[in-house]
Amino acid sequence: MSILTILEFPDDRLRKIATCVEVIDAARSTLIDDMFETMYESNGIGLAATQIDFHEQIIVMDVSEDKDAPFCFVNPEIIEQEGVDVSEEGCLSVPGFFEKVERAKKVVVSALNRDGEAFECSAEGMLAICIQHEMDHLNGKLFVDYLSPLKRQRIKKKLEKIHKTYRSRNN
Ligand code: GNR
Ligand code: NI
Repeated sequence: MSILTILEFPDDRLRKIATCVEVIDAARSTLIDDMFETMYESNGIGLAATQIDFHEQIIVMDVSEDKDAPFCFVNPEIIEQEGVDVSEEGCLSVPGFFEKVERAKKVVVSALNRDGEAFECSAEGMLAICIQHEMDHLNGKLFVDYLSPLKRQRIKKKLEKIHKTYRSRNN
């Protein structure tokens, strides 16, 4: 298994639209394992393939306290949604920033699991927020897109500065 590099805002590759997975072959299965390892290592509750520069519809998630409830969603679709809720979100691709975002309160998602079997999942709370956040990634969208242009610009400048410093330290 290996830890994969997570792309960070404002990287253009985070804007790519993921395509449908046709078949979960050995390479994709390994990638799913690596995504779980990368997510757990980064202390994240979810990770979308887009974030590791693979542009197919794959999400891994574990919102449990004990980190013992891994879920993989392949080709996810929201088939029902209800209500609105605002909560503070963060993102492994926007490290260090947390802002309030509005999402549907409850969602029903249909997807394939990592064995290619179809399932439906009814979610609320953190699971519902995380699914919507991850599905946004697959569509090239980030939580900062819901903020005011001013806030988004501030976050962009701060991260660009950090990336620049980091690059020059490694030259
Ligand atoms: O680890 C994560 N925590 C989180 C907290 C609130 C709302 C969404 C998230 S998802 C994030 C991991 C991540 O960036 N997934 O794309
Ligand atoms: Ni994210």
